[in-house]
Amino acid sequence: MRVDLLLGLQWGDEGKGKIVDVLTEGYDIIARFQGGPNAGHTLEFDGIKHVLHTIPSGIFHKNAVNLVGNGVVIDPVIFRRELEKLRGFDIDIEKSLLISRKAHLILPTHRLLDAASEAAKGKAKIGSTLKGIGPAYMDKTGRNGLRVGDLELPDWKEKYRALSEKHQAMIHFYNVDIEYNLQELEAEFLSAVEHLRELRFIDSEEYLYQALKSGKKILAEGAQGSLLDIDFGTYPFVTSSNTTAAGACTGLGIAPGNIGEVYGIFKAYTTRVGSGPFPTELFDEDGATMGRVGNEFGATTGRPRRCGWLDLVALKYAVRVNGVTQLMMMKADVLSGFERIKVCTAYHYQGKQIGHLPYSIEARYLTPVYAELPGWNEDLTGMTRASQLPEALEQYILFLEKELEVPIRIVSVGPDRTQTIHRN
Ligand code: 2SA
Ligand code: MG
Repeated sequence: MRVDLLLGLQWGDEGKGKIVDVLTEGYDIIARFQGGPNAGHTLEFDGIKHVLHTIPSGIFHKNAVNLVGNGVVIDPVIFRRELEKLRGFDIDIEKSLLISRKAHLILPTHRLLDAASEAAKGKAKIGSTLKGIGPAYMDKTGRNGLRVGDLELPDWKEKYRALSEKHQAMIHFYNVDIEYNLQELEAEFLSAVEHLRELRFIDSEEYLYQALKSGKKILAEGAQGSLLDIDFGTYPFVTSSNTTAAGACTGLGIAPGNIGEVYGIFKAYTTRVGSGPFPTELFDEDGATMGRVGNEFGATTGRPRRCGWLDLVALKYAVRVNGVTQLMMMKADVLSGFERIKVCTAYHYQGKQIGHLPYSIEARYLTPVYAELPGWNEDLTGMTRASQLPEALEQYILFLEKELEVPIRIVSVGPDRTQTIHRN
């Protein structure tokens, strides 16, 4: 009776989509447990790149069931577009995609509220994806939300209208200039809801319980990363859900004792999109190189991602909060060509050197302390075996394993499924 978890350990975009796609062979069910269309999970195979937002990353595997869990927030309009993009891939949606009745819906007015809230914050804005995530989770915890299961009840449109009207008053209250045509947005939403209603809604906690009982293997796919967790991230510059291991329990209805492996995934360097502190951020040529070589642009919004060296203090924190049992290092290929590789091993904070994450990691309170390791020049993108990896990279990996006290089992050397090296 085990559910394995795959979690991003940084600020998102670690490459969760690719690894879930690679791991799906070994699982019967892939389940998303939090987040929504703010996520951008990129998969590449057979020369084609796919970006998924709400749909779990196992969707391209014939025998896998993909579940959108209760902790996810669904925008029917974006969901419909995602499904349309899957046409022509010979996917039996009826068989392979299930949606929890307890998942909450993102209304068009949630998106408007997100925009209004960001506009009102001005310079202090979160840098949200403007997908309505924060307002939708606010309605969930405020006990006002509209859920997928409501769509099966006769009075859902009344509920929808009441909520939408309340939102309109709130938008007005923000007193900011945002342009929109609510009638158009609403027509699009209502039509997308009809489309959504053709999909299979289930009581997913019961489904997962029975699946576990009958020996099915389940992989829970996280979205965003640990440092964007609503409780443990760099608040308030975070997303509105628990992106850490505990989120899989509440977002799927899985008991903690049923968690098996916790796969933690991180980039060989660090990126962040949106606002908020980032101690190892680079503003020089090295940062620009990481962004260019790593093609670091938001998969949902297209925004350039901020880049910097690996922050081991933050990574250790994420490993501990999640109870990571195996690590996966992504985008090692992007670091080829750097003469020296820097790793932040501690912070200078209030006159002292510390090895843990303090309450605030804003630049004005701390400076990173770096260790330097030799770089490598070899192009890794064609490598398939651990024995082919350059010695300097192996040393980098061993250094990280020693610091993190968790083995690095996978090293990714490119975006394609095949560019994945397994280590023992
Ligand atoms: P939101 O929209 O309310 O969740 O935004 C709050 C913060 O969370 C960040 N966030 C993300 N960070 C990295 N990747 C995400 N997904 C997309 C991607 C993002 C994109 O894969 O690239 O395309 O811009 C993601 N989703 C949310 C966000 O930047 C805010 O800092
Ligand atoms: Mg992403």
